[in-house]
Amino acid sequence: MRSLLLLAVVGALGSAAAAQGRADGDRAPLGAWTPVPELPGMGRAVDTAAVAARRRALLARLGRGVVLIPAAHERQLERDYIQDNDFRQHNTFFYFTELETQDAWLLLVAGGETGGEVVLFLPPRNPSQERWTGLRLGPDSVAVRLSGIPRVLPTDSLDRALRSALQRAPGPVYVPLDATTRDEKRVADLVFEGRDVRNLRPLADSLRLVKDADELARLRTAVAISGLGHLAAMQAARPGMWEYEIEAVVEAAFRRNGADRVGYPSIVGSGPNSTTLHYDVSRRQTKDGDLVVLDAGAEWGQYTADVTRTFPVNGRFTPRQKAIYDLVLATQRAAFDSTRPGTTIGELNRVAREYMRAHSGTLCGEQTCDASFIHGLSHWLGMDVHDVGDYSTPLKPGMVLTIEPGIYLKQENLGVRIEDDVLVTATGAEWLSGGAPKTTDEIERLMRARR
Ligand SMILES: [Mn+2]
Repeated sequence: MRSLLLLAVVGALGSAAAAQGRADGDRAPLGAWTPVPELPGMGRAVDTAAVAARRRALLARLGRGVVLIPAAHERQLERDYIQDNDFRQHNTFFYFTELETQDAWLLLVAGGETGGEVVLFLPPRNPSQERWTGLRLGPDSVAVRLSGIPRVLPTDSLDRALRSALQRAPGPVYVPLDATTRDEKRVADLVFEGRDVRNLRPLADSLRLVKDADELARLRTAVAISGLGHLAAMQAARPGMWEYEIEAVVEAAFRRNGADRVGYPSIVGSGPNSTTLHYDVSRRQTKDGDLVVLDAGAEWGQYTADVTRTFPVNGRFTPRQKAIYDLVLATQRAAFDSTRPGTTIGELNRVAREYMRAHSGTLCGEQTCDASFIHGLSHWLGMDVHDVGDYSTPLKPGMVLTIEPGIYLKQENLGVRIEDDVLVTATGAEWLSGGAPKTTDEIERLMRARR
């Protein structure tokens, strides 16, 4: 009865809302997938055609040279403080392989008649070690089949293969030079040998700007799961709840719906904390009359959502809160309406600020409200929550960005941020995270129906 009522109430709020009703029921969670038993980690299948196309695009852009990309390493409980998080693959390695396997390397050789060589190196399997770590992918025909890479060799042959590649294709060696390779002895050795080692990241990152169909499918799943988390938080919220309780509700809904982890530390800022942009300790008890800024996104299949909703903990906006909220919402709409191929994030930022300034009236006192919009409007979204890529790049279909205006009035303990994830299409843009209630009416209606 209760869940029927809930379904009836949220049914109008879109498919994500409808899915919430079945999260507790007998159907599969939104993030369900069919595991590949032979794959370590998540056991999620590789889109072999997609990753092959990404590797071809990289080799074509390089023309000539050798590329060497390490996977993330196996982690140790004692050394790595892994209570922070579970194993997560390096994004560059994942982008070109979609493999969640540890201690692997990818070697690419650009040029030549074939257009390029691709070799995957995997550590040999160790049955006694696998009693501790679980199954690992080894250098054998299973890895060839699952990765779609025809040449898979044991990692102890990497140095020989690398030398040979450098002889056949003299020229630069491209390696992702970032925190993930800082401690890689193999990379340091190349530098000390006097090789022409260059950073692969700017090129690899530029490829990541336009998402392919597989990436978009992953992002859509992450975003839909995130919408369910926000919905659950609004349904559970009531004055007197601690911020960490709201955080627990959001993150439980993420996990229950198949999320792998959070895409970033959840922000649950109530009352005064609603005006602190990246408040993430969640230790305050909410009070009647507070607004709650909830900025939380689920990660699924290595891709993350980034969604913010602001709601009154008691379920009713005051006229003052509603006025500020509606200005933020209208500003977001203005920026969305200007989102289309050819424009830039800088231009959207200008549109949003001008809209907010023009419609402030006396709402924010002496200054116009854009003076209290103290962060950027948008960032790229993908495997990183603030995804890689040049921010001056004109928008193209397939790019994904956030649109997140906010107004933060510290003296009133009143912060509002509304953040959605947006896909650039051929003619404009599409809201990806439209599932979570957003107008004050929708939010109040949903919260009135709380159990
Ligand atoms: Mn964001």
